[in-house]
Amino acid sequence: MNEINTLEEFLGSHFIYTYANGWKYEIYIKNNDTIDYRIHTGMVGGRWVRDQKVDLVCLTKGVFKVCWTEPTGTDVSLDFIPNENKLHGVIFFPKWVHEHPEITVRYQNDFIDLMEESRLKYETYPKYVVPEFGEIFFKSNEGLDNQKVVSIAPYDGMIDDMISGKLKFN
Ligand code: FER
Repeated sequence: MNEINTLEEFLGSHFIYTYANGWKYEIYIKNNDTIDYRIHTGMVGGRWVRDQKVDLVCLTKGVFKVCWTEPTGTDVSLDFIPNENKLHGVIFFPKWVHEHPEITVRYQNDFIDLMEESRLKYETYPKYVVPEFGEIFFKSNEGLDNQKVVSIAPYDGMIDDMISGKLKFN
């Protein structure tokens, strides 16, 4: 795959990666302020989200920061170095997500009210902070505003189906 050096080249990126703690995540950089994602394994494995607004910048050639705050109150900051198949992520979970992860494991877009009710109902502090390096093991570019990349829930074997090309996005 071609090098990704500029913001323009980063947009449309579709990455699947494994954090050092074993958690597997998938992100699609939909446009310059929007991502879609699926969480395949880990504390909130099964959770998936479309059209999350983010702040996205190129820090220097080939290095990209993506950060945002979720309706759950979880904050996320990711630094991608795609040419080295590497990232570093920090996830700041409110206490309640750590204690009741199952509430967030769903297609969040259909449950925004539940997320907002839960973040008021349960405790926020102390936060559970997860800083981890990760390794990107799948990279493609699916263009801008592609609605097909993240359009179904994660399932067992889905990553293999994406890598083999059995699951296609156009
Ligand atoms: C990631 C780490 C965390 C990521 C998303 C999250 C798409 C979201 C976490 C949450 O809201 O529970 O690398 O990539």
